[in-house]
Amino acid sequence: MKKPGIFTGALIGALLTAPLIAVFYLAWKLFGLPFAPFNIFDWVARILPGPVVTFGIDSLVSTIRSLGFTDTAETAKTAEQLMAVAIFLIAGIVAGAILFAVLCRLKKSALRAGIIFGVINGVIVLIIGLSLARTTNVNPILGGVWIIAMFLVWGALLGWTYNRFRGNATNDKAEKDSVEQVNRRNFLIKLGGATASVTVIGAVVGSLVGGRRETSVATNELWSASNILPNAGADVLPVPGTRPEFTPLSEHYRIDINTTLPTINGETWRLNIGGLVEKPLQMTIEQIRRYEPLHQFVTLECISNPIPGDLIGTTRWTGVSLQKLLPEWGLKPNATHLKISSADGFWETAAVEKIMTDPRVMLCYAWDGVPLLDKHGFPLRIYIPDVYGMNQPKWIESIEAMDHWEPGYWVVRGWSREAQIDTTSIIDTVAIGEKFTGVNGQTLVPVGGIAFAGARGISKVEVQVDEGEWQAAQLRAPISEKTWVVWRYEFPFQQGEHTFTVRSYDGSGTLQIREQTPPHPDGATSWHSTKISL
Ligand SMILES: Nc1nc2c(c(=O)[nH]1)N[C@H]1C(S)=C(S)[C@@H](COP(=O)(O)O)O[C@H]1N2
Ligand SMILES: [Mo]
Repeated sequence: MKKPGIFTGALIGALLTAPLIAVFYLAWKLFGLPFAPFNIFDWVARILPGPVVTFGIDSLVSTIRSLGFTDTAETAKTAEQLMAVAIFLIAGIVAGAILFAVLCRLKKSALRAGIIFGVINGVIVLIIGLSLARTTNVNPILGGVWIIAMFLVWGALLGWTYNRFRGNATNDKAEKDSVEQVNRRNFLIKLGGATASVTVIGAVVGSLVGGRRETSVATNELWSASNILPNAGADVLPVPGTRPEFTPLSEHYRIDINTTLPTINGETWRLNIGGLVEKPLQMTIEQIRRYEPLHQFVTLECISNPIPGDLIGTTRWTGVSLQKLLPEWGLKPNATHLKISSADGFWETAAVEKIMTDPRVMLCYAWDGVPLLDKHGFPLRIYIPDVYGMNQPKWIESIEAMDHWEPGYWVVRGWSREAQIDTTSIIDTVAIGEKFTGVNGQTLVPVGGIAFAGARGISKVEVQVDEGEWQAAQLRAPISEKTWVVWRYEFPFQQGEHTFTVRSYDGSGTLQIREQTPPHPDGATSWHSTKISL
């Protein structure tokens, strides 16, 4: 009788790792216990060299876009989660193969060896989880015990299964072998049935109890539900098909470093202020909300946003100017920078001088009139005008005054240090269905889109059709000087295929960069073109 080898080990590894994932998932959804596959994935994403991660993100974004998904950010998150689970399963298969290969050569008890193997794996996974320096609601000791216990059971089952497979086949008579074959097959069927049941139950129940964490907001609570925008009377109207000028909260993109959100309890959360201050202090979210609020309409863009992309959105940010807070924190004279650290292990530095010269830099606690959604940084995030999102931490937990600058999470990984927003413009629609007859009897096709240059504003947008002259587009008065500008251009209709190209100038009159560059490291540039048959 042959001893079970690496192929059997791989098969059993798969059969036992699937329910392990399902039970982890269920306990994560029910009690917020650690979900090992996501921890491992996030850890891998953090230790990989910057260029590899960048390549991964770029490929993911372009794949998603080429497949035609409409919500890049959401789809990317789901893809990451699926990859995390797949990687964990593959690791489990490899682990099963390794264990069985070792057990073949070992005279010791397979059960005991399996338990030891499981615990070793559990400890590794535990350390990986702790190294992410994330804040969780669950007691870390409980989380640790849970991980070790789960892997112990998994290892024990691997060892026990190995024993079952080896059976008591000590003599090698042929009939005995065939009986063993049948026994093995029966056992395998039973094992498969049991593990499949646990996997399905865990996955189904886990997904049903979902939504516990995600705050959902009634639409009528939103500021935008009962207020008009400051530019409501603007006479240039968006061309139908242009993206919404004020992004519905439910459609705002979301980008962050982890497969899952940090869990923050607003009641126990504190903003910890330390470092080069006279005396470290803590603030509650209530204390921060008591200051006179500052409302700013802001367009936020991700540096990974391709041209034309949807990793950009506009809403109304509410918070308190850091110029109000800083004097009360007792910064020492040599403090030049603030290191802002988040619950998910993210951080960035902001210059004190920038804060003291720009009252718009603020700590923000509400979007569109409601407390920040979990995914957008509850309870506190920062707003810094004119820089990409990568410079603006969500889920802020601590602010440390320092006497030097330090590279932030993405800067360490090779992204732009300044992260200044590039001037960009996008054609959202060539609205052939909206064609109309102009004053001189000409048929006109409205073309529309957005242009954005951070807080520098947009002074001019121009459209070129085929190789024609550049024509000035009409600019709609923006919601604020920090938001994108909606533009429209009325194209004198000509049948046939045409290429439309757009370019814009920022507030200082500087023309948008024509050269095509990828998002990494400074943000994507190029003039956007689209070809269409009219
Ligand atoms: N704590 C934390 N803050 C973060 C990030 C993150 O991963 N963690 N991502 C940044 C990036 S890259 C962007 S583009 C914006 C996105 O904000 P949003 O998800 O609310 O749209 O958050 C920024 N702040
Ligand atoms: Mo970003």
